[in-house]
Amino acid sequence: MSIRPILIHPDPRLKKVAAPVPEVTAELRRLADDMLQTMYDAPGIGLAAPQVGVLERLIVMDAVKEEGAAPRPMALFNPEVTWTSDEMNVYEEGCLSIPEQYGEVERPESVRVKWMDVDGKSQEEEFNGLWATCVQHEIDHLNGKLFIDYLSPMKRQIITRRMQKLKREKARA
Ligand code: K1U
Ligand code: ZN
Repeated sequence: MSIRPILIHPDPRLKKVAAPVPEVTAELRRLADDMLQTMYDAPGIGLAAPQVGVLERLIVMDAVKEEGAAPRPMALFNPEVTWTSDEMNVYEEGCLSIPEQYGEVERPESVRVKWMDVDGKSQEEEFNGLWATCVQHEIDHLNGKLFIDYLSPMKRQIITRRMQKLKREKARA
């Protein structure tokens, strides 16, 4: 397993629609393991393959937040939302591709998601609360959408300029 570099916004690869995974190969299982290690190292609660420069439909997440609770690392290939609740929830989201910037995003409180697991088996589950927010944020990444796309054009521009500055500074260091 290895930690992969995370792309920082703005990057054209973060705006592309990722391709469906026809089958789970050994290479994709290794990518899922690397993404989980990268996510825990960051630290974060989710990560999508485009964030490590791979334009395929794979997300990982672990949104267990109770102190001392067992971790629940998940890898979801071709995740699809099959149902959304009418109740909405506002959460102040962050993104590992937009470090140290946060914004309130409103999304359905609960969602059902269908996906293919690492063994190629079809799975479906309802996610609530932080898990629901996280899985929707990650699926957005597969469709080239970032949480800042839900913010006002003014806030989006301010955050994008901060990230351009951060990237210039990193390139100089
Ligand atoms: O996709 C990503 O960029 C990961 C992102 C996921 C996410 C966060 C908040 C709401 C929705 C989705 C992160 O994990 S940002 C870091 C973060 O939220 C966190 C970090 C340490 C502990 C707890 C949370
Ligand atoms: Zn993100």
